[in-house]
Amino acid sequence: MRVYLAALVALLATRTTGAPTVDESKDADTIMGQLQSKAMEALVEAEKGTPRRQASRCSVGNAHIRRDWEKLGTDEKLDYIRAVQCLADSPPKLPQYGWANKNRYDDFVAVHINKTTSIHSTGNFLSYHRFFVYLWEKALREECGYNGYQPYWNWFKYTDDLGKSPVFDGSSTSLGGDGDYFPHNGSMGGGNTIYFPPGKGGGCVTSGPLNLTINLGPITPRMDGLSPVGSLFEWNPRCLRRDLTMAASRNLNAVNLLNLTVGDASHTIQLFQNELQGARTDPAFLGMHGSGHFAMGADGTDLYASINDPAFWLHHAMLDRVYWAWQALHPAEKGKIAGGTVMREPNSPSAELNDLLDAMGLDTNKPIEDLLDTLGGTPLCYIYE
Ligand SMILES: *[C@@H]1O[C@H](CO)[C@@H](O)[C@H](O)[C@H]1NC(C)=O
Ligand SMILES: *[C@@H]1O[C@H](CO)[C@@H](O)[C@H](O)[C@H]1NC(C)=O
Ligand SMILES: *[C@@H]1O[C@H](CO)[C@@H](O)[C@H](O)[C@H]1NC(C)=O
Ligand SMILES: *[C@@H]1O[C@H](CO)[C@@H](O)[C@H](O)[C@H]1NC(C)=O
Ligand SMILES: [Cu+2]
Repeated sequence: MRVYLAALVALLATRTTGAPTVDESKDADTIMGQLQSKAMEALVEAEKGTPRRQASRCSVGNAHIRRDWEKLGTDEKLDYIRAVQCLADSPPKLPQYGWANKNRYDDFVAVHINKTTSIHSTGNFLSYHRFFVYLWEKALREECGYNGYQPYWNWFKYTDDLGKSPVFDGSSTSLGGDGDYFPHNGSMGGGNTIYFPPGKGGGCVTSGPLNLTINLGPITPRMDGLSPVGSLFEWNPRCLRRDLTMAASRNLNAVNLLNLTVGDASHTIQLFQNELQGARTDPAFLGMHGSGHFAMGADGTDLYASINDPAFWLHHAMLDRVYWAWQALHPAEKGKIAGGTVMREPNSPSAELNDLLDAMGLDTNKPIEDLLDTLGGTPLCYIYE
């Protein structure tokens, strides 16, 4: 820990006027806040005298701002919740899945299921999910009149009691609470190498303002008592289930954050993305990506269809925030990608910057390189706060 903190101090000292201080007693949330500030300073600095930026209409000054769910006002939370329900209540638009995707939210689920083996543990994992969250945000705004931007689930708070998180507290301004109690024997992650004991839920989410019927999946659920359907696009209408799992949320900690952003795992895009995704050679490590999914539990543990849980979008926005901050702080690496094109097949053809990210009809496809700069204006123009 001390080694990382020394590295953090050194990193934070670059490009700054006053010497920034880091309190070693601070937690992951505070460290993330410091990284966030340094990322913003680096972006402002990079913008000065950059012709490309001046030509683009997007700048730090006019970029959209994605915020912590907890920091949204009540009206802003309710507006987001209303727009999510609106997508779930709107007719689907993608005809190719017409037998199972019953609403507009399902269109996103179906696309994620279709693309699963080419967007996870691949060189486009970060860019594809960034694209996907952007398309979701765009649909909320353009199709359901949402006025804000995609909020994120700040993992580093409430890790010891997710039920108190404003995302999961079951109140009228949450995305629903824990699932109802469902007796089961826990969940297995990391290719059956990590055991998570059962939490207090596992059943249907019955609290909170959303009333969702989910239609696709589960395909690869990792919770005991949750059975997969027989085929990828089977119609399986049911409730959304959760099992808030603190044994997973506690992995979202300062040691891992420091490793990712200033430690050994921060030096190259390959190390960073593998550490973030839990794609080390040792399967018994979930990374922040997998840990967030197992923290939601139940439907959230399903690699293919976890997107059914509306917390998926806030989880992936937070992942994108860590990626965004890392990019700003590692300018030599921020435009690079690394990895293959087929899930868990590192010897598959390498991902290339001009590979198209396939929106499958949700929008026009975009090359990976267009998604690497959140201020590039092609199409992205946002920062995190
Ligand atoms: C994804 O959709 C395409 C086009 O509809 C289809 O050809 C392909 O088989 C689907 N992939 C999977 C894994 O279902
Ligand atoms: C949980 O484990 C116990 C003991 O191994 C077993 O008796 C029980 O059937 C299991 N329950 C489920 C739902 O698998
Ligand atoms: C929830 O949705 C179902 C199916 O769409 C509907 O029948 C039910 O009335 C809704 N419940 C509430 C409380 O809105
Ligand atoms: C930091 O990341 C590297 C690269 O993935 C890994 O080998 C190492 O075990 C990590 N260190 C800690 C303390 O997690
Ligand atoms: Cu995914």
